[in-house]
Amino acid sequence: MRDLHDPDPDPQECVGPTPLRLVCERLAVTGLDLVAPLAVGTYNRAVPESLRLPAREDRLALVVGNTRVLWPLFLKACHRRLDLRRASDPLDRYVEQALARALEGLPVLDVRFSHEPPPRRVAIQRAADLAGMASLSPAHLSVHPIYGPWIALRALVVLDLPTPAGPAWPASPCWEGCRRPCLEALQKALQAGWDPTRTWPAWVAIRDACPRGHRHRYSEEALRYHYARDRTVLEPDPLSPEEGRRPGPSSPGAR
Ligand code: B12
Repeated sequence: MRDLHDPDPDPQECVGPTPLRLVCERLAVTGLDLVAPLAVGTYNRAVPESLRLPAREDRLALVVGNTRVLWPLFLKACHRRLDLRRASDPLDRYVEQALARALEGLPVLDVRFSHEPPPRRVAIQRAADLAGMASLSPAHLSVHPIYGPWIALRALVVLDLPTPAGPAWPASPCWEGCRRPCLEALQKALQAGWDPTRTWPAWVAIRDACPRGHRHRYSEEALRYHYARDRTVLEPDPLSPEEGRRPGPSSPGAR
């Protein structure tokens, strides 16, 4: 797995196939800082037919995700761009645009966003597990060895390139040696039911219950956006000095 926060990355990963490195570098600046390769065949064999990718089994698939680093970059983009703030789903739009730019010039066969409904739905949590990025937890969350459940999975990209040789290692199961406090939290959340205005803290509590990744918890603002669907957090603060310096809507920098 390519972890862009790792100060001392495995040299094998750094000298990996150039297109993979290129995508990682281009995505990192947008906040999409988790990328893991797997073979299309590995994914296709693990999922029901309706979720399979129509590509040869030796082709390269990339699981793209993010940690909390995405939020400030996304927010900055929202402050600059009214079109993003007005999008039906600003974060999904941001991810789509970031990925389109990162993939320019590469032999793309398919890009399936995790937010796409059937028939283009992908089982991205399974893909992340098979790619060794994050284990599927008993509470249905994907748990990264470092960031814990404080990650999001955004897209599965299929490139017309061969998958790098070498064994594929699925993620090591997060529940091994864990007393699984997430299960009790999941039960409580299910009892509370899903109501973005009221019960969402019970759903955040499932993530908080995981012993991994506390240091990488999302900000309160990000949580309000994700769980309570509070879009006011995207509005620029007119009193912030940065806002005063921002170029006007007609200047090129504002687009
Ligand atoms: C549909 C969906 C839901 C449905 C699940 C219904 C269902 N029975 O599948 C609902 C609306 C309940 C839901 C809720 C949430 N989801 Co959701 N969801 C998805 C989505 C879009 C598709 C899941 C799917 O159909 N997979 C295909 C099937 C075949 O895969 P599967 O491995 O068999 O099933 C998985 C899921 O269906 C899920 N699941 C299955 N049954 C149930 C039952 C419950 C109660 C829950 C919560 C989940 C769940 O877990 C399975 C893996 O263990 C994925 C993105 C994606 N493309 O995968 C996000 C995704 C799984 N969700 C995500 C999140 C964050 C949430 C929420 C926290 C909502 C939020 N505000 O962001 C909540 C609570 C999750 C939790 N466990 O705490 C993240 C998970 C990130 C992570 N670190 O794990 C994903 C990956 C989206 C993303 N952008 O990152 N989700």
